[in-house]
Amino acid sequence: MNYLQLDENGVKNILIDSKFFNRNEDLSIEEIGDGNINMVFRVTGVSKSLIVKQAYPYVRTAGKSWPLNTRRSVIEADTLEVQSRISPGLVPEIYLRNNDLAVIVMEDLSHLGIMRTGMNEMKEYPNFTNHISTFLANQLFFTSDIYLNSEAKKKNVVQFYNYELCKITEDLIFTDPYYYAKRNKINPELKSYLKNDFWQNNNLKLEIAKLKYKFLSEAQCLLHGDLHTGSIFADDKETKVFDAEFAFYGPSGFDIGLLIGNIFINYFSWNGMDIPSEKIFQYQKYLLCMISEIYSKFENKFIKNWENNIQDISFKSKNYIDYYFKNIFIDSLGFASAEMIRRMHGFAHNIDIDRIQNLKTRSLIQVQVLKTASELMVKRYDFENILEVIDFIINN
Ligand code: SR1
Ligand code: MG
Repeated sequence: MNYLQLDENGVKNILIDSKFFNRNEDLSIEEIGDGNINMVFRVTGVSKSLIVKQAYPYVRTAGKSWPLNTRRSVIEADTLEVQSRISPGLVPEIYLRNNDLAVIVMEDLSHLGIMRTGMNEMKEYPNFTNHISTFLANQLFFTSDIYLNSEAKKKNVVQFYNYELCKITEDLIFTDPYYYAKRNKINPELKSYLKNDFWQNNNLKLEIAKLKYKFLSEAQCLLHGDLHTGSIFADDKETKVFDAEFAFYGPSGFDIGLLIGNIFINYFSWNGMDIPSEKIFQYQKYLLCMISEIYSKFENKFIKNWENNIQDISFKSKNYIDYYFKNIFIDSLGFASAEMIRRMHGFAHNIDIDRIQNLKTRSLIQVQVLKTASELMVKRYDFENILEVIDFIINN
């Protein structure tokens, strides 16, 4: 079958041809995608609804001027298959995939909410740290050289090569924010800080270069590749991680770092909101607990995986695991900082900060995030544990 860009009718026809719905059933369809990259349709029939995701041959929010290979849909479906095998129940279920059309038909999770939206309404997620720590511990362990044999792991690296989407991350996270780049979207009130301060910070430029090189060269485990709070559906019971088109084999600290970075951004965003300070204090406290729990539960679950499954004699020593955690911790702080920075003035912001309407107030929060993240990136080697990082955040 040749690739064909689907419109609403095309989507309906595929679902009818594949017997998800009857030909004479009354179907409603809406395009609900709010991400930067793909088209997402929700199709509702008499007794069920489904999601159809298609990769168009360009970046959705930029249009045809930014072409993008549709193979990302194959990466996403392959990744979801791995994730649902190693972390059952934590990713959307795939009902049908068509690699030629770059289409995935999957379960509709609209009974859950996007976590970023919920966090901007001060929602709490009592099961989230439990779920996401399982997701991270399983992904970092079961897809890495610590668990897989050398041949299987190397085959995975080939299967999940994803250079076009990686290039987006290399540019948007590791390069553009540190220089004047055309694609950056800069709050006019932030310009002078960037020009006179942020872009002059050569220590920071050295550290981001080290992190970029890690991202380019360290194929340690299969990553989600874009694990921010907009890639997670959740409520008080369930968590589902979606949008895996950026998946590839990369540095193990990357996903944890991105996630923590996004929670920190939400934390700082409240400083610019006109809400009673006691409410803000309580929610910020909740967010910091969330980060500390994610980290400690992740480590405990990773250790359990290791105790129960380790085969390779070289990696059996406790000393090695201590060394491994130390490295992941330092890397994750670096990637968290990089994510915080790029969301302030890079191409892809997030709504947590951009909902602050007054541009001057927004710039004050952006400067606070940029200063904190720059210091965290440069000093990341000095922290012993996540509680020290949280203390540092509280004092900034
Ligand atoms: C052109 S893509 C911009 C951003 O959207 C995705 O969700 C990733 O975060 C990427 O960096
Ligand atoms: Mg996405």
